[in-house]
Amino acid sequence: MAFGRSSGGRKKRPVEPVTLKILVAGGFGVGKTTLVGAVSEIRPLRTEENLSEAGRPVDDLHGVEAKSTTTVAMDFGRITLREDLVLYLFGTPGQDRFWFLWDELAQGALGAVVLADTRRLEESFAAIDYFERRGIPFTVAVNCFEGAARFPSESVRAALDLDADVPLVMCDARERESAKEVLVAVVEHAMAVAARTREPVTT
Ligand SMILES: Nc1nc2c(ncn2[C@@H]2O[C@H](COP(=O)(O)OP(=O)(O)O)[C@@H](O)[C@H]2O)c(=O)[nH]1
Ligand SMILES: [Mg+2]
Repeated sequence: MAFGRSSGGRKKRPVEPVTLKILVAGGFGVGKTTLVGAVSEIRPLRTEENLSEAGRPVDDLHGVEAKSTTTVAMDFGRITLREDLVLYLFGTPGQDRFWFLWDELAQGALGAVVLADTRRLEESFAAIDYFERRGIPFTVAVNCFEGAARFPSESVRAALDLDADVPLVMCDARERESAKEVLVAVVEHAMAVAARTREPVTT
């Protein structure tokens, strides 16, 4: 048979991994660049710029530790979760003046993580609204900065007005394993949502 599968040889071929696109969103200074840098296997491609005089009136530095750079275009990284599953991470720009990039970035994304800092939850409202409106599955990850009060998930959920099916996890964006767990949660949730929407509606 011309196109027959030759048994044996097939198994040895390296698996062609599934690649998924995941967005890393959340407001200014919540830890997006940190998270992408912590997990990425490739040197993260970043476009950081010194916070300029021009940006000063709009970049609210209140409550953000020692932040002297800002991501102008995006953070980009890659992580192999399993030999057959590779994630490409795209950090969204945190400032409102770069909103025009979001629709481009969101093209083809399986899901998103919205990072949140409990001291400045409102920084992440816009990202949550954005994904809710577009129907892009997202998971909220509270980046537990030291010095920030710890709140029970239920209060964070209520403050962010999250739908019951949106997962909320705690993380330390600087820790590779922690950041990886967040990404696993994002993929699992997005896949569960995708499976649900594929099911025929029975009445
Ligand atoms: N203590 C602490 N600092 C963090 C954590 N994540 C990020 N940072 C710091 O917070 C600042 C903002 O993080 P960054 O990743 O640049 O935020 P972005 O604007 O969302 O990309 C940086 O100075 C980071 O070093 C964290 O989990 N704990
Ligand atoms: Mg950044």
